[in-house]
Amino acid sequence: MNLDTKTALIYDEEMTQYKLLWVDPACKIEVPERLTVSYEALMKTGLADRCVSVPVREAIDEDILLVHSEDYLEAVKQTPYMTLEDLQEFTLQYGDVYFHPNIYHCAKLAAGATLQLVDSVMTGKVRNGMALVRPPGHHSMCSAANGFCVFNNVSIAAKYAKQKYGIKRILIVDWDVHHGQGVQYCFEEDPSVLYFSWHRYEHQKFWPNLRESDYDTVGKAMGAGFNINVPWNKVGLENSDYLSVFIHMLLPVAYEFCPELVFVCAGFDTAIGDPEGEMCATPDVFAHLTHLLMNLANGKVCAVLEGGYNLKSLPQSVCETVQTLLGDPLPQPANLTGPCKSALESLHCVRATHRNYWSCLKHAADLPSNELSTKRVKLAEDENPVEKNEEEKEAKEIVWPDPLKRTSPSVRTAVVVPEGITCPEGCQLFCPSEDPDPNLIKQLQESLGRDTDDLTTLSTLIALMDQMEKNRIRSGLALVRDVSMTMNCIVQHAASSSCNRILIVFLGDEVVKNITEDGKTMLVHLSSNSLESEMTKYYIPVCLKKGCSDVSGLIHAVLSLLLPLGYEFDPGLVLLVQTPDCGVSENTWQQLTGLLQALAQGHTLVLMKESDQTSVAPTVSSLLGTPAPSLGPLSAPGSDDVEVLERLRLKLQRDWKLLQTTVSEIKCDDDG
Ligand code: Q9C
Ligand code: ZN
Repeated sequence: MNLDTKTALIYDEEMTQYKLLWVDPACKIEVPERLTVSYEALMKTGLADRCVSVPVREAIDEDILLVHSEDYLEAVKQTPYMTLEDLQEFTLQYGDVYFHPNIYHCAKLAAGATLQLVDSVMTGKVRNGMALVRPPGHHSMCSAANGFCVFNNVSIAAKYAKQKYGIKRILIVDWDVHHGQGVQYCFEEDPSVLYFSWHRYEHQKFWPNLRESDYDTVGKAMGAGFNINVPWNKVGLENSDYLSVFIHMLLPVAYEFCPELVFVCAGFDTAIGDPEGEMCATPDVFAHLTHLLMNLANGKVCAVLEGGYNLKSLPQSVCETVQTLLGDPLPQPANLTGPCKSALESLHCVRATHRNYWSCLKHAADLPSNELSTKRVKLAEDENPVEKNEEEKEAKEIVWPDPLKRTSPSVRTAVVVPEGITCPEGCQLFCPSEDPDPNLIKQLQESLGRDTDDLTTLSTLIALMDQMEKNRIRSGLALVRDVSMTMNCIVQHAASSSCNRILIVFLGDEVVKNITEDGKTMLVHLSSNSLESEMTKYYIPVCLKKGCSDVSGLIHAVLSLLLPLGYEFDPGLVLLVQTPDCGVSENTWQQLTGLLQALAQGHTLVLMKESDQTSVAPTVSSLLGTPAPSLGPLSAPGSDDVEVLERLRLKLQRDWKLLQTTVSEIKCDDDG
């Protein structure tokens, strides 16, 4: 197999060879088993064997000095020779960290492993990868260890990537539940590194209790706008909360920024059961977070372990992440019912703050008028937090269902093409295994008339959908004579049978019959027709000024409307349709195709007109899992488009909670 489609896994057992040697309640959760259970889970599930195993190396002084001071490095270098007492005393000058005679060695390996990952990805040896490391890195600062971290693995790697490969734009996504203040400090004046972190904050009540972890710290000087903090002020957050912030904050900014390389500070203390995070997101959410990043930077995603202290949700979450990097179908996202009020408040504040820096957020609402309430004024409220004692915490054991197996159908992409057209490479030409059901033919004949070519194609397509529903085929592409007619027939058939919910995404100006009032079909129609008066809960006509030909407008529509609607609707099949005149650029189409595979376990069926043969190769490439090419840094979406999208979003958010971006649904008419 081609190496450039592969996933690196970097791990070395040596990094389990240090531990806490004295009593310290703050540090007792950071145990060697974190790594062993994670790696064992990857072995047991067969995921490790599917990765390219890349050896670790020791980071050298030159690497470490990219971020840390000479004095600090020299001090850490002494720790292997210290007595237990000396180590304990050395530790005391830092916060929430411990030293061990072997931790310096492990810290060099953790940083070196991250550099090996960068080299593997940047040289094209692999497409993406994950480094399983200890000690973690994102809290460590220029001259200080902190929060179990000795060297700042990801910061060192980002500087290294800039220096060695001349990378101009790096995105760091820190989904750990703690604020990676070390990363923030390292890049706060650097506009070439966009740092995004969400973190448990509780109005500064939660560790590391920093004023500068709040949403209004945006970076300094040239770096203003390139530091994004999303403070969580409540625990117990769920999948919807995380996905909302990804969709409505991180992704629009990330697409506008257009990174050449993406790092993930992949801490899994954001997962359910974690004693530090106390959040309720399930491990499968990390599959989605990972997937949503995989079409940035031509797929160059480097995930590096940070926190994660529940020895059950940690390995599950690691597996979900690695399996997604490998390209397996995504799990159906579970009960996405929209973000909670507190998470919305955070989202609202971050968007309001960053609209000064990112044109995709220009239209974001003002800060809430009671904005102060999101800050420390609220401290009074929980002045005397009831200290839960340890037994109480442990007694209330949190349980959740095991993540479902994600099985890849044996056929990735099947195609239905007219005779005489060759099957694109990597696909299977779809031939129905059984003759069509005579009742079906009769039904189709009644709705169609007699064109036998169309009849054959349609019954073939219905057989293909059936195979997708049975999970024997992942995705499909069909070239047809009449795109709209085919779509209508498919939907009619689906409505009258026991098919799953279908999400139709239609690009083009052809008028589409409104076919969707049974709740089983949702149609998002992206065109330059103004059909807004016909909008319903399930028929969403999006009128863009230049139709689908304007990249920013279309991407904005996809992120602000289509993706949240799609997630909440939770279809079993996505029907992605383009007409020849729709004007969508090849790269934008590939981004759309790539992103939509987050839904319906990757069951995407693309319909195109048979004359549209130049679109076949790029479409197939995306369906086969090749990352979409970058779109280049995006310009501001047109104000007409923004207005339309905002109006639709506000109208629809009553029915679809994932569309919300502000705390209050009350909308003033003079907005915008
Ligand atoms: N309960 C990482 O996740 N202890 N570091 C906080 C408050 C520090 C976490 C104590 C937690 C450090 C990489
Ligand atoms: Zn953490």
